[in-house]
Amino acid sequence: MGSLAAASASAATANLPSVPDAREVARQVREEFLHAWSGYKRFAWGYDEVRPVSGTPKNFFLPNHSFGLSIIEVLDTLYVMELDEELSRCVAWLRARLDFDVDGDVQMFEAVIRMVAGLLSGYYATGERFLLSAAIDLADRLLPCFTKSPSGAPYRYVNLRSGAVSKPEINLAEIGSNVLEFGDLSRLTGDRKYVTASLAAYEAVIAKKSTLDLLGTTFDVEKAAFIGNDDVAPDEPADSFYEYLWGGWQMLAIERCRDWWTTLTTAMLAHKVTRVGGRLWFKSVDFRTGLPTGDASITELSSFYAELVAKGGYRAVGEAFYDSWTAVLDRYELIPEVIFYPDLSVIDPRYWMRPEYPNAAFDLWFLTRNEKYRRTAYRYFRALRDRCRVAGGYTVLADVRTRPMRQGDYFPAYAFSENFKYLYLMFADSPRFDGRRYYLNTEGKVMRGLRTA
Ligand code: DMJ
Repeated sequence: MGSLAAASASAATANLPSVPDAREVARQVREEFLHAWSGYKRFAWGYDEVRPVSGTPKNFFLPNHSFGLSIIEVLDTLYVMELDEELSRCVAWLRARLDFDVDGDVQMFEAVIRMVAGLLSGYYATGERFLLSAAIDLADRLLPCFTKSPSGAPYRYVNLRSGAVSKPEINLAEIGSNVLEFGDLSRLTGDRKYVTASLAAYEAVIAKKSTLDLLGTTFDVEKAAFIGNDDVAPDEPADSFYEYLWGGWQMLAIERCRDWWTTLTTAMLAHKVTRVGGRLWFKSVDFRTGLPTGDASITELSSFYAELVAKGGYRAVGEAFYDSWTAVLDRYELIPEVIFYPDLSVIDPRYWMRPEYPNAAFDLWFLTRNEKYRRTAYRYFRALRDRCRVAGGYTVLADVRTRPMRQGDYFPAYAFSENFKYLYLMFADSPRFDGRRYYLNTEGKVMRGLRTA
């Protein structure tokens, strides 16, 4: 793998523009973040999300109820950018309005990675105890997904008021993306019920791994069995299952997470890596036989894996995978949702303000300090500013192939937590962030590494 990775890396670094002074880039990123944030405040304050072109609000979890999701998602971004007045305004809204006693069915995975984690990182940033109490309250309302499951793998949905669970068919990412949040809650409360639930969920699915040490993608929590044989990892919807195994070891020192990570990653690299035209990709396979399945498509969401596999000890693989995605950026300026990796043609042309490529750049920068990652991240930032900026903030794109690129009318709340934060921290040398000992959850929440007074 070494020589392939080296050749691919040199191709990807050719002809990259140099980057202005790092502090100037950080200033520009902060300014653009504030532009996006001003659109939310103007058109959707107190709602979950904004549609910045029509100037209308949108809810995320429940059609007729808002949790102020963008306000929760933005807390630690405001903190690291030293936007303290904005942060105080958000904290005041949450103190007055946040309430999880709602008669509605909520998707457990999204509630954990966005809201439990957002409240925890907000608590770390501000020291406001009510944010911790709210995270505990929400986690307690989500726990029936785990405790009512016969297998230990969670149901997808729960009614926050009644605790009634539903939807027993669930994917790997939704099963296994909670040990960081629940592990932290067990540490903070002294109650092991949270981390115990996470580990039981892992155990339930990993017990069903194939003789090749591969996993399927969708699991029936009542039958304790995979549905179908497709293993799409590291693509969605398996992606952050693996991210959290590594995190469980790195952030929480859970040895079982390290052992599971090692076993599953060794198998993934043995059976799933494929090279096409000098680029490294991951193919879908039948988890029982290792034989290829699917249509050689891959989504932008998988690009995060470049940083994960590099952090996990396979740096050449991670760097080569990053270079593969940089080739897609070269061609389209922003990365479309789904491509056909043999020739990089577009399958789904939308750019949904996805953060995974800058996420990979961010972690690879702090891991390697190779300027290549700042140069490619800066190029991504310029494309974002050129193509997604509108008068009312920033918006997703309907088609990256058209000129001008056809815009949509939506700003996903995750972009308040992810894209701008990754870009800012790569350039800012923020006094509020420790680039040597940080850990972020899959939604970009700083779970470790905030510096406070
Ligand atoms: C985010 O909500 C998280 O990064 C999650 O892990 C998957 N993808 C979205 C953004 O693409």
